[in-house]
Amino acid sequence: MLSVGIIGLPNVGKSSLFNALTAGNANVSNYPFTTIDSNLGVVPVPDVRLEELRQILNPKECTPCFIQFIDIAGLVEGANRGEGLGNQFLGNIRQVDALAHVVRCFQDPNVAHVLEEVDPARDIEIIETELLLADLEVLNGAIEKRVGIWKTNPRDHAKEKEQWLLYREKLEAGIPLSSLILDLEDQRELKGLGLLTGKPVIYVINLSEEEYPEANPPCLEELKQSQIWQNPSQALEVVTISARFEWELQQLDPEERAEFEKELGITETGLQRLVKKAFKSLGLITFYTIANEKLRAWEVEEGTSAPEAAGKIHSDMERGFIRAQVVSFEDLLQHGSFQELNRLGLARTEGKDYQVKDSDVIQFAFRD
Ligand SMILES: Nc1nc2c(ncn2[C@@H]2O[C@H](COP(=O)(O)OP(=O)(O)OP(=O)(O)O)[C@@H](O)[C@H]2O)c(=O)[nH]1
Ligand SMILES: [Mg+2]
Repeated sequence: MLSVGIIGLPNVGKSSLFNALTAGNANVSNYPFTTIDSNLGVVPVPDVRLEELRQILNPKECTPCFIQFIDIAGLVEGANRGEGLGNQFLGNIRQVDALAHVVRCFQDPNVAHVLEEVDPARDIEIIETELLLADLEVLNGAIEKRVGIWKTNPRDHAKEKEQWLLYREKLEAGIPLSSLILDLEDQRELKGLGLLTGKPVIYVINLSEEEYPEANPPCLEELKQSQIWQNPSQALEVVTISARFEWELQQLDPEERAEFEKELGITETGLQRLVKKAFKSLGLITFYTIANEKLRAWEVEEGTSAPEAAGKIHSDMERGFIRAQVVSFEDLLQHGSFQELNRLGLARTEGKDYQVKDSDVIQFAFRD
């Protein structure tokens, strides 16, 4: 399951966002360090295509993808040296796939800012520095544990040593590891190390209620001109929300909410927009299966082969993979069933080298 860790300074709206995303009830208050223990929430990924398929195919069961959000304590400057509550909580998000970095842009005299004034560029820099320092500490610890084995068995560990020392050099130079161009194997190993700057970041710009919904508010324009945004190490993914407002929307009954959203011109919720960005930044696509009247969505990395995709469902299916019957989402919507597409010759038979495409609907054949 895809997991996203929510980070940011204290009192910027992390738990408000978490609640809006998960319809949760994490504590929210106008003083810093409200959150101490992490909040965990799992929500279905909103998926318009799955809903359309469900209506056409009328399956007994319909299962979407899920996404997990982890809301942690606010980080402060010096968290890596044990200031605030920060560093120990970073441990809770070492294994997440992506980070949602909440940046306060809203002005509200009733909500204190830990550094008094609202200054999004400065705040981002503080958090990113803390992540770099925390990574350096973790990596140094890992290196220390391996030095012995690197000495006694240099040939077998040459690659690891080279990579880890490269990571350290980059971190010491203030460069987040996500900016390195790595092959798939190195990417997996980096993820195993649990280094935070190696993860894609989605900047969640938390606006005042009055500014929302606005894709390009003045504070974002300003941020884009600032130093920190100038030479981005990776494509910057940004979502603008108003956490408090989204939370209030959540509280309305569905009809009232739909009407209100229409009035304001809101076509997608914060959750939908955030999930889209998370999928994009991780290179994820969705495919669908229908078997025994069970319709289900699956997320995989782009470039995943048909047997690997089958392995998401069950490892036996990867081992015993024979072929995949693939139809396009559009064809299935138009003609209504797999059988009909077979009859029309619109179902393709694909072998083990086939790379699954976004929105494919697949039936796997496999040996038990
Ligand atoms: N005006 C306004 N206030 C907001 C918005 N989002 C959050 N707040 C307020 O900001 C305060 C802090 O919100 P929280 O969600 O508790 O912030 P947090 O980042 O989780 O804080 P810690 O857990 O203490 O680190 C609360 O009073 C929220 O109501 C917003 O979009 N607009
Ligand atoms: Mg909180």
